[in-house]
Amino acid sequence: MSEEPDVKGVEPYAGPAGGWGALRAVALAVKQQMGASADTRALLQMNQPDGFDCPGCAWPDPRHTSSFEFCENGAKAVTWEATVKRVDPGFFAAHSVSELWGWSDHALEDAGRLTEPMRYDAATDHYVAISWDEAFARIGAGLRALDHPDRAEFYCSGRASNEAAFLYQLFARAFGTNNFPDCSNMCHEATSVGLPQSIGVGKGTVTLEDFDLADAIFCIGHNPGTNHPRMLSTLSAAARRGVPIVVANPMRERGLERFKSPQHPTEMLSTHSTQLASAYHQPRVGGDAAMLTGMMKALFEADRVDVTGGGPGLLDRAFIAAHTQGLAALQAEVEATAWADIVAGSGLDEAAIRSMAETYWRAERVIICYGMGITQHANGTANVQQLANLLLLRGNMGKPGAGICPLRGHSNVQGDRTVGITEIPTEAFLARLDKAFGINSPRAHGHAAVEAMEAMREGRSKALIALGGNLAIAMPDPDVCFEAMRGLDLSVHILTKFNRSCLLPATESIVLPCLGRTELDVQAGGPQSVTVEDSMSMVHASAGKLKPASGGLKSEPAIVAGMAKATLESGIDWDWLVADYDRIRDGIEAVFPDFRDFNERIRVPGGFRLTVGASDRVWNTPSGKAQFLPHPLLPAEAQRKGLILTTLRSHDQYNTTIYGLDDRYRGIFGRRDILFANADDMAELGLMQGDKVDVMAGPGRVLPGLTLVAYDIARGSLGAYYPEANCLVPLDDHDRLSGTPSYKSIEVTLQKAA
Ligand SMILES: Nc1nc2c(c(=O)[nH]1)N[C@H]1C(S)=C(S)[C@@H](COP(=O)(O)OP(=O)(O)OC[C@H]3O[C@@H](n4cnc5c(=O)[nH]c(N)nc54)[C@H](O)[C@@H]3O)O[C@H]1N2
Ligand SMILES: Nc1nc2c(c(=O)[nH]1)N[C@H]1C(S)=C(S)[C@@H](COP(=O)(O)OP(=O)(O)OC[C@H]3O[C@@H](n4cnc5c(=O)[nH]c(N)nc54)[C@H](O)[C@@H]3O)O[C@H]1N2
Ligand SMILES: [Mo]
Repeated sequence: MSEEPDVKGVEPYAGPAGGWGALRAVALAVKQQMGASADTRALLQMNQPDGFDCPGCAWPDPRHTSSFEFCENGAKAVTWEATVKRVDPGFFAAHSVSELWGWSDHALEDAGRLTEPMRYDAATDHYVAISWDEAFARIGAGLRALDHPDRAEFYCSGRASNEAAFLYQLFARAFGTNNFPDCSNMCHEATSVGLPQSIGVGKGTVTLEDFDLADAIFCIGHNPGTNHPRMLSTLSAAARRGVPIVVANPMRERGLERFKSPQHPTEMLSTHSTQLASAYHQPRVGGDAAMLTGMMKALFEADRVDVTGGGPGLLDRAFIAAHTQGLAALQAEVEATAWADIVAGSGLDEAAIRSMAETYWRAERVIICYGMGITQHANGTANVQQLANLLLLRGNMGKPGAGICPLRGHSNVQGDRTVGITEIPTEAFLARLDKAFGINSPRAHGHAAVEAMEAMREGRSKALIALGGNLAIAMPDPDVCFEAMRGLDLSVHILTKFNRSCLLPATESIVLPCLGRTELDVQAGGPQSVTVEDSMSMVHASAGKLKPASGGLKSEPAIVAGMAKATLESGIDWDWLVADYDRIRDGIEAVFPDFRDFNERIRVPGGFRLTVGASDRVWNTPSGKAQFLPHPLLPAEAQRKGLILTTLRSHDQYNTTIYGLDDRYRGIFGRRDILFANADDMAELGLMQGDKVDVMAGPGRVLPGLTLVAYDIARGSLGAYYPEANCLVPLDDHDRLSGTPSYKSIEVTLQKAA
């Protein structure tokens, strides 16, 4: 990269992940958001037994009872929420909606915390303050005016607690719809759809303790240094034990290569850092299906050689016989796939794939971790099921130290699904919900995120209630989403911070400010705690301690209750439920047997783990067995030509929330208008680092004026930041099985910008 021309804001980063850079970044975030006299005690209450759950990622904590575990991006999430900046009625008087539209996403959220309920006034083009009572009355009137409950969409982002989400789905179902688009639909839906068919549960099977017992770990398509920074402590402990960590990622990510732990005084004070990946493979973007097929092919070949030589073979035959179905079909499919297609489709050479397979079969206990690099493709569900196939071949499911580990996104995205945020509820669940609350839930399936946006676009849905999130920006195809949302009769956004989705006024648009995770939540029955479920199915309590950003805020459960009361005659005593969240938890327990003794068990520090059948080799599939599910390598996957763009999170962002403009580990500072490309590809196209290019993905789909940066990324692959690149993704380009948008495999061409 040294021969590449200098470009402003591009400076390759030589250090490890973590280290002093992480501490400096936190100090800066504290100063910028909380001011010089910051009360940083909040940071020390994060993930403590009597403190609050980090509003960042869903990576678990060591029993949630440990000493403070430093996490740069967790700290940024907290300072962003605990900021001293405010957007109050004066702010909205000073800035019209049209003016705010011109602000960047960073500037919009950086303006601060919402303080009062606001309503859009079309006559002046300003948001104006209204009382909570008026806000609820208007929402109730708007919902009742719809000619059918299915004309409303109830979006849920993954920050909502179990209590808020449970009450929210109860409200929507009592109202009469199963329309629950949620952020999972854009994230791990391929997991939620794929794993139940394979192993009978749509969640990961491992716990944190399994990482202490694993003897090989695979990290495929995720970037923990940025998105799950506390995972680096787990990975470095494994690396220090000599456990091979095999990475498959088109891009070199520093957080998978080297880590200097801020927890480790000796490491911090020395030049030493821990090497993480023992092998770093760079398949092309979208090359995982071919790579995984290749690993299985190599395994079957080596197994045959071993058996022919009189050995026991490399497959776990006892496990396969007792616990699985469908091996023959998988094996036939894999063996019929030619190495030439595997190599062309993956962008890896045969030797590299064979070495990955060998590390896999030499280990007795293997964990595969994966993220959006696997799920956000047209074949996301197939990818997830291929991971399960690979693990099942050697019995790496449901035994200590082995299993599958989807890295979930939002801190409670998994819990929200567990407590009923789903557009495809089971009859058993609805029957229990109806019995517990005396309602008649609708049976017809509802809309997931893409379907919801299509329904809004076509005028079939006329109201959107959003519990958190920034739907219009998170979804593909902003032009379509913006128009769809502007055409609504009613839009309601329940948020901590104002964002662009609020700048798409419907006939009636209301923004309701809520308490964040860090803040003290006092209801009629006294101070409350909520619960969340992490990526490893651990449920624990979270209690904010900070003084709320404004006296005008309500908690999410209280807001849901207020909307429900103003909308429905349901016979449910919403005020009674919200006065003491123990009562909501009793309701959750009444509907979900797995939450037995809920209130007692969350009072134990560290909480409890929900049952995950596959962790105990109980397969809740129709056959009662784990299923091998073959997926042929499609011609399009085997013969990828041209350039494929993937979309990335920077180190200074939380989804659509842009904390700042740096991406330190990738060597980008103060800008986001970057296109990462392979130097050989650039040379072939006659382009150089620093050139400005337009990225085109079909007629009318252009992301103009990105600056090219030569990066260590697989041939044929490009990377650009999310959400800026969402204009390149058509709304209907998604995995047909799960609806997950193909954010990570966009076919593009480049043209030098004028
Ligand atoms: N600080 C911070 N934490 C977060 C978030 C955040 O935005 N900021 N977001 C949260 C949420 S909602 C989620 S879902 C998770 C997301 O966490 P991740 O799953 O880590 O998500 P991404 O950053 O989108 O990208 C993942 C990685 O996939 C690689 N990749 C891209 N395409 C491919 C491919 O085709 N194959 C393979 N093998 N790899 C590929 C990229 O190079 C990148 O390293 O993080 C959560 N935690
Ligand atoms: N191109 C591309 N697009 C993607 C992705 C990608 O990798 N590439 N990733 C997808 C993924 S994995 C996801 S999960 C989605 C994210 O989609 P969303 O979950 O919809 O988006 P966020 O950016 O997480 O939401 C940010 C907003 O949440 C609000 N908020 C923060 N804390 C709270 C709280 O405690 N309560 C409430 N009520 N509101 C709060 C703030 O006001 C903030 O503006 O984006 C998806 N879009
Ligand atoms: Mo996500």
